[in-house]
Amino acid sequence: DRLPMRRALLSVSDKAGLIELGRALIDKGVALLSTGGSAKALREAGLEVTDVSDHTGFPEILDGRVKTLVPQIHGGILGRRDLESHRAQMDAHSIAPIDLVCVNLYPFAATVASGADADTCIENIDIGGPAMIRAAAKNHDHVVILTDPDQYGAFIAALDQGGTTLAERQLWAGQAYAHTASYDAMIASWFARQRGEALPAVMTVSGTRRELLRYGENPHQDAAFYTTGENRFGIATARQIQGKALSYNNLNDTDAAFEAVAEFDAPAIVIVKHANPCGVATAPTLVEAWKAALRCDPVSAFGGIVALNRPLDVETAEQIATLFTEVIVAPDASEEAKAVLSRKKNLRLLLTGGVPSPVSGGMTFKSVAGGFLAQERDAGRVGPEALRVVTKRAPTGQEMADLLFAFRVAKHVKSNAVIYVRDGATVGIGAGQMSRVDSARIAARKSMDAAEAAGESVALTEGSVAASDAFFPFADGLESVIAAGAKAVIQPGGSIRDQEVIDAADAAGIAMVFTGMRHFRH
Ligand code: 93A
Repeated sequence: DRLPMRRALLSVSDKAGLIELGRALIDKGVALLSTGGSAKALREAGLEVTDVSDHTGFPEILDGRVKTLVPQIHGGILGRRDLESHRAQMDAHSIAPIDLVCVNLYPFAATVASGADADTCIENIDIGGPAMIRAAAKNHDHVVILTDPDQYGAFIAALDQGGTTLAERQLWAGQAYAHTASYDAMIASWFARQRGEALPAVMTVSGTRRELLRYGENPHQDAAFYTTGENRFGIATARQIQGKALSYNNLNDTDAAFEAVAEFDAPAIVIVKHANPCGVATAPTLVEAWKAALRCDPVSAFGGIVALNRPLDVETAEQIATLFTEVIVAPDASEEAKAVLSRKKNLRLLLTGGVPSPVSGGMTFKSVAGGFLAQERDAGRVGPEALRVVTKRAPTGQEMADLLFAFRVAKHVKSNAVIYVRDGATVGIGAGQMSRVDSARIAARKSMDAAEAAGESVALTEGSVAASDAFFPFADGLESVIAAGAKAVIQPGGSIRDQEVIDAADAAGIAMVFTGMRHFRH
């Protein structure tokens, strides 16, 4: 079923690989048709090519808006070679069959990204290209469609074997429709943005499969990683320097860890297990931050994901390497640090090239039966100016710094979240409980365990500050926090029982501040 080739139409904005493809076709005796810029590039390489306008007898008009939108081209692509009636009509209208269409589209996304004005963006909406792509893909029984320079090598190899197979043409046809679909999705979201709509009436989310994963959350679930092309430092654009392939859960946890560590300006470490931080610290140096983060919950940190907001240095690498760690993610790493980690063959090292802005916009999605929920990324953060002291006692300077740190951590812990902090490091994290009281107690108990393991007699929560991701609906949650030894508390406030909670704080002589902002994370 290998397909014979007589005539090919090449019309590409991205000229990568064009000359090699053209030469391979000419070597096999295939005639080339091409549009303005593509024809020029082929000719300059010494290849013989016919302009589409000469082939059709119709000039390119309207500043190139109409180049290939003519029956000679679309008839040549869409005519069925297996139907006598189609062949007769093509003959009657002097329409020559076109057996290969190689098209990639006007660079709409790059034009938008360059900051071009609206008219220029609109001029870069390709009409003729998608029409040819969709036509050739529809007629893939008889026509080859190529939309990506990455496909040229396989196509040339097939030519050498005597032609493409139906299976190859089906593969490229499917990829062609995915290509035009994602192109139109980009244009649709640009129009929505022009109208100031963050959430348009129809939302098309499009991603390119970066890799098939071994499995999903569990071994009986198939899974893949798709990237959207969003320009943000993170796992989608990170380089993996060493280690085994990342699993679905690794990717999810690594993302959580890196998004969390990006919150902090000072050198910071976040250790994540099951998408929740189990140790977060900032310190003058990374190695100090590592030690402080690890002290929070050394049991859970085993087999965790470690994220850094600074290039990994050799001293910190040596320390992390003493513990079994699944993934380290950092903006960069020194050569010495890489050398240290290279001894740990399975450890994955990911370098992102930078740290994402925690306050930049963007959308997040969650699937539900029959649909998905879309919302703006939680880019909220409270500074000192937003805090309202509600107790008789105001926090001290150190308490204030720790409160703000704790609330930033709370944003990245699954609700209900209660976090205890001392000197820029978490000393207890309670995550994902159905009751806030339980989160407060679990965090304190874990802190007690960590202290015992370290041979210390007092829980690290004694003299700490605490954060709650949402308000305390009753005084009992706050009372648990006070019982754990916290001396200052940060929480959104806004409960109808706020006064009860404030009275409990005053009775215990602790300081409490309200943020007015909640950080649920479900
Ligand atoms: O302006 S168009 O929408 N009208 C057309 O008829 C047409 N035909 C091809 N854009 C059209 N193209 C596009 O031109 C192709 O999709 C390709 O991206 C580009 C190639 O132009 P050139 O060969 O002049 O660089």
